[in-house]
Amino acid sequence: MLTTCTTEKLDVPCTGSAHVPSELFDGLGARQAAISPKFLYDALGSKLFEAICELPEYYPTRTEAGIFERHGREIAHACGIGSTLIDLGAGNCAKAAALFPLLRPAQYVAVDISTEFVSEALARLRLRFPHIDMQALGLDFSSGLELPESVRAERRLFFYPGSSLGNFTPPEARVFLTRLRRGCGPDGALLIGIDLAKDKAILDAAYDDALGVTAAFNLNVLRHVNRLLGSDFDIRNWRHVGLYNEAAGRVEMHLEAKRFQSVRWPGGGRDFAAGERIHTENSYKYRQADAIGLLEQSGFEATRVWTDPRCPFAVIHAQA
Ligand code: AVI
Repeated sequence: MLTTCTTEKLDVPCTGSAHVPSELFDGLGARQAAISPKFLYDALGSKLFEAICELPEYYPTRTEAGIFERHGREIAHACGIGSTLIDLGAGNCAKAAALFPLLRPAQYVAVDISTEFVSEALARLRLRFPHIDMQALGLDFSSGLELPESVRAERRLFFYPGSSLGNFTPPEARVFLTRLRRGCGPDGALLIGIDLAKDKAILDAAYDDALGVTAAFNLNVLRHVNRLLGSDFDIRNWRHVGLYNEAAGRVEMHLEAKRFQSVRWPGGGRDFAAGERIHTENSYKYRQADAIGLLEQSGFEATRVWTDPRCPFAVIHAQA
C-alpha cells in the first residue's frame, strides 16, 4: 500500500500505521531477523546520515559531488533546462540545490520518507530560490510511485543520487527502475549516482567509521522500531556490524546481540542469542557494465556516464 502526503499539512509520519508494524513483525519474526533499511530514517536517523556524508571514510557523497562539479555543464546539457526535477530520497535537498543554477528546473519535487526533515529543508530552500515552484512529498517510494497531479507531467527528470539504488537487491532495483521509467512519461529521463565495486578495506571503513557515526545510525533504528512497535529493544545490548561481503557484491549492516536477551512488544516478542544478528541494510556495489545493464533491462537507455578517475563511482544519465 502506498501512502502519499503533502508535508505542509503533516506533523506525523506518513507511513500509514496499518502496514508499518506488520512489515516489522514479519522481519523481526523471520529466521534471519531483518529490519528494512527505510526504518533507519526517522528524524534523528536522517540527521545521522547527513553526518555520515561528512565523514572522511564515507567517500560516496564527496566523490559524487566532485563529479557534479567537474562535469556540471555536460550533465546540464544532457538533462536540458526547465525540467520537472523529482528528487527521490531528497533528505536535506543539498545535492539537488547544488544543481539548480545549472538545471534551472521549472518545478522541484522533494520526495522523502522522513516528511519532517524534508519539509524543513524545503522551507529554507524556498527562501534561496523563490522563483522555483517547489513541493515536498512524504512518500515511501520503495513500495510505489504514485505522484499527485500537482507534479508536472512534462519533462520529468528523476534524480536519484547517492547510490541509494544499492540499498535494493538487484531484482528489486529492476522493479523499482521499471516503475521509474513508466513514471517518466515519453520525454522523461533519470539522473542517477551508482557506487561501484572497490577495495574491501575502503568499503569496510566507509561503513564502520572510527567516530562511530554509522554505528549510531544503525543502532538508532531500534529506537525508531521501539516507537513504531512499542517494543523494548535496549540499544546498549547491541553492537553495529558493517562490512563488505565480497561474494555477494554488497556491504551489509547488521546489529549483533552482545548477550542473550528477550525483546517484547505488544502481543509477542523474541529471544535473541548472544551473537545473533538483525540484518538492517544491504548496499550493493556494481561494476559499471552491470549498472548500465540494470538500467537497460528496466527500459532506460544510458546516454552518458561520468566517473571519477580515483574512486570508482558513476553518474549516469538515462533516457526513458
Ligand atoms: C543511503 N544509502 C545509499 C547509504 C549507503 O551507502 O548505502 C546508507 C548508509 N548506510 C551506511 N552508511 C550510509
